[in-house]
Amino acid sequence: MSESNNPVIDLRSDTVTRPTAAMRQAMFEAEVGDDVYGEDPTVNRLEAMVAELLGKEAAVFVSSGTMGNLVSVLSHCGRGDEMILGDSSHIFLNEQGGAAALGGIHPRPLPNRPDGSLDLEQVEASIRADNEHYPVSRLICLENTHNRCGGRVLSVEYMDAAGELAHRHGLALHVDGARLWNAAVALNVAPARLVQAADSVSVCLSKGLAAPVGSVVAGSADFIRKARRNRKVLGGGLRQAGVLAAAGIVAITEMVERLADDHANARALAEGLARLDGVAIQPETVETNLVFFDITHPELDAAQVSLALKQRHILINPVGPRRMRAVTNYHVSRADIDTVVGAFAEILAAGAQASQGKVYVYG
Ligand code: TLP
Repeated sequence: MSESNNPVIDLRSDTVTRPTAAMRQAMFEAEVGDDVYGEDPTVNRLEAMVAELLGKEAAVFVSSGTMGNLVSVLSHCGRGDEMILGDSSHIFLNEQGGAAALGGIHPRPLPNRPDGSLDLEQVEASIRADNEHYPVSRLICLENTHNRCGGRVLSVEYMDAAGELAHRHGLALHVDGARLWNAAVALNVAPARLVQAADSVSVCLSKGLAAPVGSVVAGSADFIRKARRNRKVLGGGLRQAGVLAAAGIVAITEMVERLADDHANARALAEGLARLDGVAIQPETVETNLVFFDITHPELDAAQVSLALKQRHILINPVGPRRMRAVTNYHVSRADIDTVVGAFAEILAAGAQASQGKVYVYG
């Protein structure tokens, strides 16, 4: 069940989710210790649980998805090494180029296909030969689900093929699994199976799963030892972090299956928007909780629509001049979706009237 007593319908992201009552209780009661000494029993428990869920030997708790990815790529690559990744990936677009800035890692972006995948033939062709002119190809990064590509899900077969390709060439495979839980629910497959071929995975607890803070990186015991060192140098060695990990344990035990509700709501939103003139969207491409669409109305752009929605207590961000992204989450109910579609209908209709000379105020 979603919790939707909030007067604001916030679809800006699933990062806006607030901790549940069960999380707050677990945080209150958490047993803690100094995690840099490895002595926080709640952090240790969370790490062991996530390692098991992802089928890896070990895991480390980090403060954010950005830190999870950075710690991972720093643990796979040295300075001047190259990582192959999508040109629409979060690591490439939205993490300040941290891998290059802090790790001297050379990014090799390849075009993401609309379904979030990389063309594996192109990936293979991009792996460098042994030649002193070239950086050393070390890592392939995938994102599942893929944020910018609309929350699209990469299949088990694709993930396996990418891992096989990486390993055949002596490269590692990292998965930005900020929303891996959504992918696993959408595919009805165990998360461990989905990332079986990956050498490292970063998963978020504070997106759809509604924990207040935190991500976890999983991989081999040796990899996680390096990741712990890198976490520390980035200032991410937390102390009594069990208060945070406690919420994470509730997140992974109680909040994964309900993501199916977010997916159904996202599809309902997409179908509702598809019926309106002035919006372009393909509802069949909405596989999880992210809904991207374009405002095609002749007088309104995405910023204007976002502002008009805000006046109706609905928050949806523009992500381009015409493009918007709505993210269903724990606090958004099915009834809220109907409210949102109704608001869009009104705004688009009023925009059309404005073009016929009637007054419509956005600001
Ligand atoms: N994504 C945020 C914004 O940064 C865009 C969002 O609202 O979707 N990987 C992926 C695929 C992500 O979508 C995000 C966050 C991250 C990593 C980073 O996670 P945080 O915000 O915890 O550093």
